[in-house]
Amino acid sequence: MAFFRSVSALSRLRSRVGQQPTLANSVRWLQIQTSTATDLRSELKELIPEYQERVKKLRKEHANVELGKITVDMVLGGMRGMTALVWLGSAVDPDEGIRFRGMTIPDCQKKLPGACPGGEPLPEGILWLLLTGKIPNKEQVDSLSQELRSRATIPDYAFKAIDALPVSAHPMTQFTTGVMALQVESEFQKAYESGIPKARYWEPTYEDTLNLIARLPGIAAYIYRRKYKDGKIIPLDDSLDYGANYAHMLGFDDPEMLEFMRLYISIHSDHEGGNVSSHTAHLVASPLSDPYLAFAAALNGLAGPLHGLANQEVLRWIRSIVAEFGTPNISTEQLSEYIHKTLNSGQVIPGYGHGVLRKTDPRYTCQREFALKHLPNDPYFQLVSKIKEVVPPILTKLGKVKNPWPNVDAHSGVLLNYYGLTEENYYTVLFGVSRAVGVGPQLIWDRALGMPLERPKSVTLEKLEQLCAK
Ligand code: NMX
Ligand code: MLT
Repeated sequence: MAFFRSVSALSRLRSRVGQQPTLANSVRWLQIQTSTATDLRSELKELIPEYQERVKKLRKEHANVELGKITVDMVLGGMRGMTALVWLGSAVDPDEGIRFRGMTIPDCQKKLPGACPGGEPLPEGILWLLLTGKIPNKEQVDSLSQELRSRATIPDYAFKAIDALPVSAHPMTQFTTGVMALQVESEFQKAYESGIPKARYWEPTYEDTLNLIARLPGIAAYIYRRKYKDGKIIPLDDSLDYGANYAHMLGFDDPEMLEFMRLYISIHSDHEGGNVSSHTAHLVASPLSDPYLAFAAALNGLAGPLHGLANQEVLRWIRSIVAEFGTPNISTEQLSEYIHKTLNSGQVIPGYGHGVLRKTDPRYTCQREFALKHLPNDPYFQLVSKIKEVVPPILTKLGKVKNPWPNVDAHSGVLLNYYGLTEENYYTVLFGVSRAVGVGPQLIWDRALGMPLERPKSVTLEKLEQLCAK
């Protein structure tokens, strides 16, 4: 414990010192402006009045425009397809997948700064893009890296809160506990108690969000070192960017792993607003709960096996295949037999299917491209590639699965496993750190735009039956 404290003191001291785009796609990202601001906060501050005007105009002039009808199937079917939220950072097209402020993943790989020319997009650049809708340059991204490092000091009691849990606790339980402990320093809570006016709510929300994003890797790495390694903290490296620093604090310094971590965080950051974790954060923040409270709630949703925990389940399932046959080099027939065995035992095939997507997730595709470049002969990667050939026709034959194609979680595990991060129960924590980069900007905009308390209407089963009988 004394060691942790001295590391924390040291970082406190430090912080004081210091795919080819199609034509249509190209046109769309060319419309995205490059940023000219000196820093992220000033850029945001300048944009707020314009966005406020747009929202005001929509509410004043178009309040009664209908966006679709609500069916019984939607009400009983998890609200699929019901447009009910505004989310600025990204949108998911069923066939094409994610666009971050209009940019596809290949657009981001091409246009956002990397650690070196042509490198994977830096998460700091994604954060800038999601918050402002503008493309930052390398200098801006480097200064945001520096700012995040200067905000990264973690209070000792957050480590102690985690230490109060048994090491056997699931990493996501430890992670949520750590985030709740960070809430003690909420600037929003303090400002609200001091009577801050509504028009300035976004300011302490911005501070909390940047502090939260900055501190998550330190909390997350602590959990990994505590649960799986020697428990000693690896301090932040002042020369590294956000993604590389997280890998470094976990104990990984292979430059390829650092590149993968940058890509991983960037692609997992945002997936429009309706997914369980993002929607939860937005909902919980709506009664003016601060970003820490909202994000801890989001993490609890992410920890469900049909959402973020699916990445853990995928590697567990792949390992169970290898254990069954004694090797990852299995035939199509053996794989098909195992898939049927999983389905016949009433389980889902993890990493396949989606609530919105109807084609292969582009986040899967870019991870596959990364694997083809760096680890084409890895037997687990080859098994993942075979699974992608064998699973979709089997799921399609079931006749009920709306999307038989792989999602983001089908691929990440074999890459992490290859680079030595083999403990699959930790994988959802990586997803959680990344998701803050997408959810955080929306929480700031929610306050800047004066988004109200979220309170949809529910019906009783009897009322629903009555409505249907009419
Ligand atoms: N394996 C087996 N059955 C499936 C699968 C799958 N991968 N995907 C959907 N189904 C079933 C589903 O359980 C449902 O069955 P039933 O009617 O008996 O309850 C039926 O197909 C219809 O479901 P859909 O409408 O296709 O999917 P829905 O939108 O309800 O759910 C998921 C989406 C993602 C929850 C679902 O596809 C699933 O459980 N996938 C496996 C878990 C997974 O990979 N989750 C990660 C999602 C991405 N993320 O990171 O969050
Ligand atoms: C996500 O990234 O949140 C998942 O793909 C789930 C979703 O979009 O519903």
